[in-house]
Amino acid sequence: MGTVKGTHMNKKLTRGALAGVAVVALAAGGGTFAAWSDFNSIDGNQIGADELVLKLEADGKPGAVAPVSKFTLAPGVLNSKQFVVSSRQGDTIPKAGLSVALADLVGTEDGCSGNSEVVVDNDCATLVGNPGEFLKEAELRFYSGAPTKAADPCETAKPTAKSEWFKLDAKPQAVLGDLAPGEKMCVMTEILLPKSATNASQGDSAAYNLDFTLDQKF
Ligand SMILES: [Ca+2]
Ligand SMILES: [Ca+2]
Repeated sequence: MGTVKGTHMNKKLTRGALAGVAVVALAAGGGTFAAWSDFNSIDGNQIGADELVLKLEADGKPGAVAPVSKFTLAPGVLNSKQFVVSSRQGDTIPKAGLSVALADLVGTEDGCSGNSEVVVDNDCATLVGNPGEFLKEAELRFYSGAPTKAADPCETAKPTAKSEWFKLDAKPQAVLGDLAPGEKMCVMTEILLPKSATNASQGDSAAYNLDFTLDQKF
């Protein structure tokens, strides 16, 4: 019995070995053997980048934020303005860091405002190419509130975190915080003509842009 059984096992082993050879031949032979196959596909795929959108609104009023209209300051007088910055709602909008910078600063000398300016500003009569002294004497700082999805951030998350004071011509800029999709932030600027301002800045003015930036955070 043991011999018979052994013979059967040898036959099985032999068939197995032959079968193995056949498989190798099939693989090596490539297209000379017919074989089944099938295929399928999912067509019409589209993929693209979502958009990180920074939106600026006036404080508490729907619509575009108006620029700071020309106002005048005297030493010790401060002007403040609030607005709302938001990041668009969306499932694939990334969390982003919000920052702001004063850009494109242009100062203007309006001429000599009486003898008091002449005494301390010997080129106040030169208007062309003269940025005046306001942008050297006036200061600006930024405030930011906590990010929120509330309808009116300037009421519910008042801007209390503040940057240092910057002279207008010292590249004012600040990191304001992070905005998740759909979140808003109340931001405020304060512009001050300090009590240390001199007669050299009388009548002078400055124009500038406020550039807000949202940068994706990982
Ligand atoms: Ca001046
Ligand atoms: Ca002047």
